Amino acid sequence: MPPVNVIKGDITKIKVDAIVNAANTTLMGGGGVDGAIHRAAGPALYGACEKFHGCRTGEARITGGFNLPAKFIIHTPGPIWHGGDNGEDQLLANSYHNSLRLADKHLCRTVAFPSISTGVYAFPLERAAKIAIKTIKDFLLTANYVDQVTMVCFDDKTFAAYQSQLY
Ligand code: AR6
Repeated sequence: MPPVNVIKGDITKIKVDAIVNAANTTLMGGGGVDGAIHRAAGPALYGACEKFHGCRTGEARITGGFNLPAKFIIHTPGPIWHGGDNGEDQLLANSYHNSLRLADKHLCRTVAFPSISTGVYAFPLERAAKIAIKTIKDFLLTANYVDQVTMVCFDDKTFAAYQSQLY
């Protein structure tokens, strides 16, 4: 498999070293992929997240995977889209970069991401896909352990947007 790949699926089912959660700044769960990850990981994940007392947009925190097949969950609040002139692009890149740094620090080889910020947070999909794939490819050039990153897309439109940024 190429070092960056794009698949359609449910990220809670993916067996990788770390999956990333599109969280909010409280890190205490929510809807969308965050809700799905919390449901699948089990209630002990709340206890682990509580200890962080939140997380700023674009930063990342790591917990165990609890009942998930993944060893770790990396939680990052992506930016809420406010029109694009409020640092959204850089904050989204930070979410990907800081998640990958944390994965690498924990000796993870394989990492899976959902499409951060393009659901409830309304970041334009094509623009987000471009930033995500570029940030991942740049990171892989300097990574020590991470050598395979998978974008796990929940629907056809998201899958097509990320797929088209690969080449
Ligand atoms: N696997 C992979 N992708 C998924 C899954 C899944 N199981 N479920 C949904 N998606 P969103 P955001 C996709 O709204 O925009 C939460 O309430 C979904 O189709 O989950 O970053 C948090 O607590 C979309 O393509 O995240 C925050 O408050 C993508 O995941 C807020 O939503 C992201 O959609 C974060 O908003």
